[in-house]
Amino acid sequence: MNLQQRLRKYLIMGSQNCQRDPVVILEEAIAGGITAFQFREKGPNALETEEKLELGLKLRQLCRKHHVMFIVNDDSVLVEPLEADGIHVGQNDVDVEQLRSTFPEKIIGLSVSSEAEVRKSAIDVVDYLGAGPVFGTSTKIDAKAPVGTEWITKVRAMYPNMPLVGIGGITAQNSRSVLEAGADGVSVISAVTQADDVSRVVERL
Ligand code: 3NM
Repeated sequence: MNLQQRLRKYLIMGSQNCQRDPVVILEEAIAGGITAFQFREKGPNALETEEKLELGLKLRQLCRKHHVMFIVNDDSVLVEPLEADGIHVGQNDVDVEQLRSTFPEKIIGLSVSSEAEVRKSAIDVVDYLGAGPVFGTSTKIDAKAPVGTEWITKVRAMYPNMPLVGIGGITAQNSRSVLEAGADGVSVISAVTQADDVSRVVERL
């Protein structure tokens, strides 16, 4: 599988997004067919230090067993201990050029929400882009205003060959519009972590 294919169904999750055991939710999501996972322990009620590492190791192990790509969100310190395939950062996190020199071989993902953000970012050193929030989301407290599927189309036009995922408010009902706008995949938190039937929702994405 190339990176585009690996990004097709990309679950992002931390314990703060779960009302059940995150390990069980990840197992169900893997059974449903996710192709990538991002460990994002961030925001209110997120775990820290040893507890964060401990949960990360469990989730990492599951991903390894099932050949699901494992990315860590914005935590350079955890990349090596978790043997992550890569790291995803936002505009206010570590600079991607710095990350690239620290991790020459890792996959680096970057979030972009506007043309201004694209212009000020070293897009040439990243492996994939996350574009959003496509739709309204209440999962990320500091999320920007929704940019719509138009933003996906714009980023695709700017970077015809860049692996690209949409993020923010994506559900089984609207995921098709994100792919049709030009994304290689969809990244999803609440639609999966809050689902009554996790594997069914993943199948339908
Ligand atoms: N990043 P849900 S939106 C983590 O726009 C994150 O960069 C965003 O959660 C961005 O799938 C978002 O529940 C939250 O809407 C996505």
